[in-house]
Amino acid sequence: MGIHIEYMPFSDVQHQLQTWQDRVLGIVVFSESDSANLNLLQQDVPTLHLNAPVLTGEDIACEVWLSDIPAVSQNAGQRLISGRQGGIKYRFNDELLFGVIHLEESTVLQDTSMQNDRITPLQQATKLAYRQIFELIDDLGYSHLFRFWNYMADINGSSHDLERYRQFNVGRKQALVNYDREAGSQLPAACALGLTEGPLSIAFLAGRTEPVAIENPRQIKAYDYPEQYGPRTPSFSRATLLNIEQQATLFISGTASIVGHQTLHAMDIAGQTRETLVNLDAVIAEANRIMNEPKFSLNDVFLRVYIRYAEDLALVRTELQNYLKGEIKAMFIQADICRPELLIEIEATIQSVVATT
Ligand code: 3EB
Repeated sequence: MGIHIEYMPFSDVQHQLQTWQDRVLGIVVFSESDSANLNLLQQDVPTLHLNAPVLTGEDIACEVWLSDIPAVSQNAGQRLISGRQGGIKYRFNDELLFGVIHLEESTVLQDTSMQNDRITPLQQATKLAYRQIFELIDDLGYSHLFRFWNYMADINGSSHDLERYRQFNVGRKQALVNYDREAGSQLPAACALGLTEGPLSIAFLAGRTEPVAIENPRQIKAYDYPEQYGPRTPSFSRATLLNIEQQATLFISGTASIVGHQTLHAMDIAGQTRETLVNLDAVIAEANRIMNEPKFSLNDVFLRVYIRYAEDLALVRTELQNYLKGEIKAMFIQADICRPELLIEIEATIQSVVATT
């Protein structure tokens, strides 16, 4: 039992929801306005709301994660199950669990069990969110994490003498260590982006099958970054590879213009876009090498592109067009990237064709 991802404007999601009722694992919504009609989305579908401008015209862009249940087996036993635990809303099928959590940094401070003068509100919020996620997936038996999507306000801002992205890294690492999940060779794929405002917002995909962590031979592991990027290293793999029931899925982390551990083409959007695409190709080549088969290709993929400055959109599109040939399928979102000199980050989820045996 696999997953299927659909990208669409909000109006289409509203129309489709009735038919999809029994198949939607979760929804990610990008919208700048705090639109009232978002409330029309079904209450028990985990929905990650991200206050970020969509750069391609639509007001609201949605990514819908559907459970691939064959219509014939939609009996009661196969239905999706939804629930809440702590701040998490989740939904799962036999194999996969999708969850979301939105945590206001200010409310975390009121949790006296988390009060500690030496740790910052964002660090506390991160620790608390990850702690809740680990407890949930262990309770439910979906204990393998495939992918995290992390969003926070003012990611490049500083407080307590530390950049907020670096505070996030400290909190994430503490939670992973506390739950024995800090094995550098087996971390989930992830991304971490900055929005103008809003709570710490995290979506995650977990499951019953262990994925394979994939690294990029052009980059050192983020887990091994030198101390110049912060007191604790970012805990994620460049991609995770999941093989269930003849379908392989590659979850590619946020990818940027980094070679080794260094940013290349600082403040050069065209150069960064090209370098990022070369990095994406390198991750895909590594996954294909591990699979022993050319299962995945960058030419047949829907990309999520985060751009720091909206006015760079045209240049980014030109570079994508030149590199990818053919039609580009992508969602363009304005967001801050986790190093101040980075202008673009691209992520993707790629599914192989189902093998016919
Ligand atoms: C990088 O490669 C760019 O902290 O979870 C990419 C993907 C980045 C995930 C994270 C950060 C994260 O270091 C930034």
